Amino acid sequence: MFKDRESFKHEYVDKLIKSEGVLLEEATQWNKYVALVGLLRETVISYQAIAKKHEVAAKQVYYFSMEFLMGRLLKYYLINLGIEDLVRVGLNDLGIDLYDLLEQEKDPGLGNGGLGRLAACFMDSMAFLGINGHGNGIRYKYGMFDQRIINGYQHEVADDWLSKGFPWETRKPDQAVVVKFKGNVQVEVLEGKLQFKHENYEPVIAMPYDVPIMSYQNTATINTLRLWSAEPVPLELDLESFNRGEFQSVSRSTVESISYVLYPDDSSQTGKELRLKQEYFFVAAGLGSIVRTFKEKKVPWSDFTRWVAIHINDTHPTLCIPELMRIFIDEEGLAWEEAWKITVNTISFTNHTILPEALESWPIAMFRNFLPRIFMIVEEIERRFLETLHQRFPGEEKLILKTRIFCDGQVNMANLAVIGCSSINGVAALHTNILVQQTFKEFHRIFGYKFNNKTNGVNHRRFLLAANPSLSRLITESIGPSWIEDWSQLKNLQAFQQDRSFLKQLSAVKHRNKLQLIHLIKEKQDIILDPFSLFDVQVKRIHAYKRQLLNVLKIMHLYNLLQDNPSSLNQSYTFILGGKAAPGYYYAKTVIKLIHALARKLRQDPLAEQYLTVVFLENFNVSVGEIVYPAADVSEQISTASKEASGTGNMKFMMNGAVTLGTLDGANVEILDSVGQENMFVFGLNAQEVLRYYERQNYRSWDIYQANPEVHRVVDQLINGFFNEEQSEEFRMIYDSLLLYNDEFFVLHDFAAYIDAFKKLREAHMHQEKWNQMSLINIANSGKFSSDRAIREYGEAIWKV
Ligand code: NBY
Repeated sequence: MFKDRESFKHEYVDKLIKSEGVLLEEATQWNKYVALVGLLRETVISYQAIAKKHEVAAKQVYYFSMEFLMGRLLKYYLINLGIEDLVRVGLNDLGIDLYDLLEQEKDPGLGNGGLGRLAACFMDSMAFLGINGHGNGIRYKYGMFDQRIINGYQHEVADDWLSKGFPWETRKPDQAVVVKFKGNVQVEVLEGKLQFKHENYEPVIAMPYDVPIMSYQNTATINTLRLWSAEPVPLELDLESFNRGEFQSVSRSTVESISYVLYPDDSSQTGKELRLKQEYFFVAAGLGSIVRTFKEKKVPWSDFTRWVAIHINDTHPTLCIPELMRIFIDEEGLAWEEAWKITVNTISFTNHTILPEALESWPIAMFRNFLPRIFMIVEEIERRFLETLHQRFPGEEKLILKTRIFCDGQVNMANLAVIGCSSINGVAALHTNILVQQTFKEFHRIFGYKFNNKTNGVNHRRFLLAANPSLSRLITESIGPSWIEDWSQLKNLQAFQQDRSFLKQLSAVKHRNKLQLIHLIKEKQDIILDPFSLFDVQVKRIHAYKRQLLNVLKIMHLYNLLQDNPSSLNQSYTFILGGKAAPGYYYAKTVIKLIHALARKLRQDPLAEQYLTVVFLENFNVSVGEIVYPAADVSEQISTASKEASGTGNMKFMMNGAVTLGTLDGANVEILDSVGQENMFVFGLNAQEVLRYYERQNYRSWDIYQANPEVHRVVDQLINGFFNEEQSEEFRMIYDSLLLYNDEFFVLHDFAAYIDAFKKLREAHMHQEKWNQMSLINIANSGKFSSDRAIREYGEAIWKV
């Protein structure tokens, strides 16, 4: 790497000429950006070349995920390489502002939300901890749509992130894999063994694009994120087998559609053909390349599990199980029993949701048609599974019904995943308990030993060190820099609880970060916010169970208080909401419109304007998050208890010193454990109470509406012309969800407790010093929510690395 500023400048100008073909004076911002990325990429992959030598002797982890929400890489890699200042100053000498180049980078949005971002945090922590852990996913041509708000409504704009290219990636044509769809399977007996021959299939080339993954100052482990793109088979490549009728040609557009676009829904599965194709495509490509690498070792198949761990991020890559069986049996000639043992022991699985509408299943006919050989294997997996069940649990029909793979004409992917893996984990303690006691209760009786918890974590180097340089500096000045590499050191901040000067600085940092967010919002949305008001933030996907509606009703209630008594609020509040709604999710889109209607109503009222502001942050994504988390005073985590498996935004806010206002859901429970009652505002039904209501069906939202005049008032305001006299029916759907459809997510039930908790929070915020202490305690106890902690647990207990 560059020894000093001068050698950097020399290499940089040289790179501009050699790779972009331009002199510095002629170069566009894009040229300059690409040249800088090129230099860093070369540096990182040359470390990789050296590191590879050692890798041969280590177990490899492969993390299969349909989504990797990586965020921008340039700034982060400058920090990881320890050259941010050198490069900034060097570029400055050349008349280039590093900031302009950072702004050239698109935010690769290859994921929906928490699940995809978790995969990205895990990639970093694996590289940091020296685990040879590689990502395997899809190189979508179009990632998560860009959200535009027009007149308060969400519009979706295609995310053409590859239009100018992605300079971090390298195409690897020599490592392409052929994936086969459809066709038919001929069964023959050869030398007493069954042979399965796949014919008339439709071949697709899976083309890998590799992105090097390097974490903080660890040049000894450089991993790879391998993303697959679908391409048609060039006919001349294998004309003979085509002429023999072994495969069918498929149109270019049909093939390319496979890696065309990310499904933009984070909570319900559509059962669409294309999605099934995507799933098999990246599974078959990934496993094809893993097995090819393994074979170079020339060790027996029985050693496979010693060298390879495969992790599936939710059920989306569950086809790994039958596909690995297919490779072992059809291509490598292993017997079923041996193939099964290796497969189960190699694969582990994380569940991210208990929402029934998100559990994947495929119509049997579609599954059989697209994947005829895989279908046969899944049938055999079920046949053998049921055989052992009948022996172990004779006569237990319910147990069998709940654990079957084929049921009601569908292939149940979660059941296949549980049967075919060696470890199933939930993502927070509460979530894992619900999995064991409810969702997979029957499986827990059969495979109790497979179930375990791994509470999520987030990359504290991205969301604290890189996203919040002011706070990072303060932390390092106070406790030294070791927290960057050792999350447990953050605890030492507790010592500053009574240190007035520290607390003052902490509050100054928050103020500075608020100014940055204010700047962004001014630039993008032309709205000016008050940095002295309390910033109360809820950013996440828009979903009924996350209850953005509850937040809205709270703000409406504060407005009502103000109308009744103009001196009822003694400070000003800014409510910041943001997040995308799935394009087909009409309710969520109506909530976005409602937030805008409320924002407008407040803006138009001179009294309200002084105390209450609502802003909807357009197009929330990783890059916007990096500016929002550091600027928040309050973190809203208010999902209906039991519904949010873990949450990870809660952790990002906490490590940036926001105080949580939340329910006892997901990882909030563990945040409360860490910071204590005095440093968090908790309210509402707990998970047990929610589940009991569902079981007994004895919740009546109407009774609450009748009994509580404040609830009555805000609910009526949804439809009585309060927002818009001409269009008073606009929010009828939301009103109906609360009363006609009995408020599935207990918004009205939790309303009073929420208002009460917010009142306590308002009072606490009046005592500046006390508030700063709470903020400090949150930061000091956030270490355990680092993904380094989570990945260490995965590595030791699941992957055995
Ligand atoms: O995974 C989220 C959970 O809701 C959150 O509580 C948890 O913290 C996080 C990480 O464990 N789940 C999530 O983000 N899910 C998806 O994005 C998703 C995407 C696609 C589909 C389903 C869920 N799908 O069926 O296509």
